Amino acid sequence: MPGATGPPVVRDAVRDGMKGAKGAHEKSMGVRRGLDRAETAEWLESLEDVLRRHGPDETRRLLALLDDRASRQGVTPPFRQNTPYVNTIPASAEPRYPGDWEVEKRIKSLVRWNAMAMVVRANRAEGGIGGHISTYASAATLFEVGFNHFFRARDGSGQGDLVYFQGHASPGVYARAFLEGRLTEDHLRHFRRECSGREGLSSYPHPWLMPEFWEVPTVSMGLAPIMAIYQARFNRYLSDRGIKDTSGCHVWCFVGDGECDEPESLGSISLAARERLDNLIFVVNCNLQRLDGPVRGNGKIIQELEAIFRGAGWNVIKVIWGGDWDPLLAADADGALMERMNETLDGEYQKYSTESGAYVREHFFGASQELRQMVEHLSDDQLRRLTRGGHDSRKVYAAYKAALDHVGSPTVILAKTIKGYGLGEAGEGRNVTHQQKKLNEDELREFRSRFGIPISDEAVGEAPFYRPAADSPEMRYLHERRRSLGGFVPARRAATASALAAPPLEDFKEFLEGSGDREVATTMAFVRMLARLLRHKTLGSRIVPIIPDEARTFGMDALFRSFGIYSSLGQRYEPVDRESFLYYREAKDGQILEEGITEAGSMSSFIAAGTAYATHGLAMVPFFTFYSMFGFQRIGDLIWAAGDARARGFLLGCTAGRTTLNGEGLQHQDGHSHLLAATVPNVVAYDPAFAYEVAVIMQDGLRRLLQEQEVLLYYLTLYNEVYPMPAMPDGAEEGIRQGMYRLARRDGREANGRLQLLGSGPILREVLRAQELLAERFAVGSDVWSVTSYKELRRGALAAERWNLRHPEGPPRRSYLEQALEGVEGPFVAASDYMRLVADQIARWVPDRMTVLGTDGYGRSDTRPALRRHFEVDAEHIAFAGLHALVQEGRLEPSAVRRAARDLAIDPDKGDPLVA
Ligand SMILES: Cc1ncc(C[n+]2csc(CCOP(=O)(O)OP(=O)(O)O)c2C)c(N)n1
Ligand SMILES: [Mg+2]
Repeated sequence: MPGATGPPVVRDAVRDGMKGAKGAHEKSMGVRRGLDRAETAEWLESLEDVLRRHGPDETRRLLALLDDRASRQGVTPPFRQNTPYVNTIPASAEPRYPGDWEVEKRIKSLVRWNAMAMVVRANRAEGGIGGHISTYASAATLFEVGFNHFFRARDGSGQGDLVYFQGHASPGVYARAFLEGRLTEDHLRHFRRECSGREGLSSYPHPWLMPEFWEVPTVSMGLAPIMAIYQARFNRYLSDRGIKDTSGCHVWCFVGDGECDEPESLGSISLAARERLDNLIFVVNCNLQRLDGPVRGNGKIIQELEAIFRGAGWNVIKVIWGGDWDPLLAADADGALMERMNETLDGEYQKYSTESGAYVREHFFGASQELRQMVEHLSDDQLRRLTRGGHDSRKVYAAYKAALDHVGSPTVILAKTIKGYGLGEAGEGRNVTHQQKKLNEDELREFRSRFGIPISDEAVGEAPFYRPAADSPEMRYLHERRRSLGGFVPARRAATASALAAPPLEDFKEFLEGSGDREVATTMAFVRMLARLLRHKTLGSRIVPIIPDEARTFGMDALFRSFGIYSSLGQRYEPVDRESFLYYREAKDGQILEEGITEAGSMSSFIAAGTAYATHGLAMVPFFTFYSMFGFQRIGDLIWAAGDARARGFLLGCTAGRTTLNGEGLQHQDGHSHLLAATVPNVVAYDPAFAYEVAVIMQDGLRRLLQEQEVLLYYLTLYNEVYPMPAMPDGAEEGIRQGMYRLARRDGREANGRLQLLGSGPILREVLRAQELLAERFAVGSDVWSVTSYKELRRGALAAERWNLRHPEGPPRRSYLEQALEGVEGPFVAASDYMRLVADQIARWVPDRMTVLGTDGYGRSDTRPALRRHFEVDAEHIAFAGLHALVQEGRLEPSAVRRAARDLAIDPDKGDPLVA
């Protein structure tokens, strides 16, 4: 934001934002610079007359006309990013509240109590187990109005809402499910106790851990907002492509105000506006605090967010003041109260929430005589209790309804609340409130009394859970409300998606037969396979290609014309390359999600598509192709969230390899994504070298995801080095799937011993060349193995090892790796275009010495041969390492290695690439 040095108009606007609309507005109207009072009054009267007779829409039109006219005469219209610090919906425009407000309040109090009791009890039983009270305490009304009136469960027709709950408010969601009878006391007693033999409740929303309850993971700050945006867009995509009518599906996303500082939170809001996602509602819980302290002590988070969202084209609804402020605002004829509201800082508002009524009278209303008089009729207690809008069901209802009714853009509701609301001395509005998990007996009693929970003085110290009788008005009301909204929320229903048959391997025959002399890259082979899948009779429409502006890099532009790039607007211009065969074709029913330069957005689309089997009862298969460097490294947390969300699909790390992507240098060359992939439990990662390997892996992946309905993320690294693709050797299939198979034996001249050479990706070809070098120049025989997945090999080995550990008397299990290497002799040398740790994953189970070569160290630009020499993964270095291993085995003299170094042009004193 420009500071006080910006141009005058902007400067005014900044001050306007800080101090309030009125002063700056009057100034720009010129009141203080000449236009006399009477004349000004006439203008204002005319305006009010138009408003009275023609309503707000016509008034807005007139103002726009005036604005235009002034602009044309050279008058810069006043730029205002903010509206005054009051509710967007005036009291006069509020709808009637349709519910039984009193009963709802009692239900809300019970949820509050049980949520608090759950955390307090968990921490009494197990110090340090954690949990949060204060986030839900601030969000209770925001959630309850949704539960009672808005959140539609997904019914048989597939319509219904998806709600992203603020992760730290999970105790409130559990407590409500307890009242609803979906969770038992035993569940609540096992909050954050998931390993104690009983069904525990996960700390936060984790579909991985509670697959029938939580639908979306939200607790890593910032991911829920971006996921929600792309989810809402994906719902539109399904409708526009004619796959499913999602017109009755709304996406609600509850976000913390502190959370908005995460770049992912606000980074994609312009997409939501551009796509006119009026099926999306953000509710920002503006309790003015984050973990350590105020979000914007010296400013106003609500005004800041309003400006940002308005600027991005969202419908912004501010819910700042509760109903008890309405009479005061109505009496505020000359705007003194509004001015005071505008100028007060968040740090001061936070302080007021912790202080007495007398303090508020003195410091807030004490700013002027006029304001003091305004609240003379209110007691200190009444002043203290003046509510924030986010705690007033009627204000929240009005905002939600307006959001649902709004057409043409997404809505954000900025609701002002108090963190730790109701905790009193124990933490209401305090900087320490986020961490508060323990209440003493007095604090429990006070909480109980404040919210009228029918628990006796004797019992209150134990913080017992409380659920009224099934026939109580509260329970009857609660169930009736949920029934009318279609059932319970959240509830994850994955069983509805029926299995789809995967195409048989014969469908990929073209790739199994090899390319002859034609040189192709694995990326090109993959793109052809994808094109085939897209044309598949039953599966084709379920495939969702996702690309962050790299289609041309990966040779995927060929898909544009045939399958179209999804655009909700179709194509309203003639593309510059319309005459060419592969023109940039956008279409409303386009299948490709060309996301632009956002790996985070693309991954969010991947999650939406990959979880559609649960959210929409539709198995969709996302294929997200990206620069492998900008996958796990850049958006690893979203991939983690995809795993948690139980998403299914294919991640394709293209332009892979630290030496294979050669010219792009340090920040592009990926030599570690396989290491990162190893950290995500349900990722199955492959590093194939040949087209037939890619084909076998893809087919198997489709089978496991669609037919077997396993919950997995497939990760394949694909390369851009072209070479002739060989035909698949007989019997290789199983090994490709399991992680390794013997590709080439070189017997005969092996006077100096035998080696086992392991290779992956394009470096497998260096390994094959090394095999030749060893045989021809050094009389060393070898077997070459293609290792397609170190991760899978390790997974199998660990599983067998674990079983054997626990069953010492049974016949031991042997993993695929151990079976494959049974009786295999000779030292091993493994090489890949990835860091050495990738191959090191299996060292423990390899029956002989294993030397690992890899691309540790920062990348740089050069030719492939130069880079492979630099990282010491070329055929010469592989052969050299093999000879050295034979020396260690006593098969060769050290002098042979010295001679070999000369022969292979290896400089023993070359710098170490790890630190270069
Ligand atoms: C990516 C990430 N960073 C840090 C945290 C730790 N953390 C949990 S809650 C929290 C403060 C949240 O503040 P806010 O978003 O304002 O939510 P509130 O609890 O105030 O409603 C922080 C920093 C996290 N969960 N995720
Ligand atoms: Mg907050």
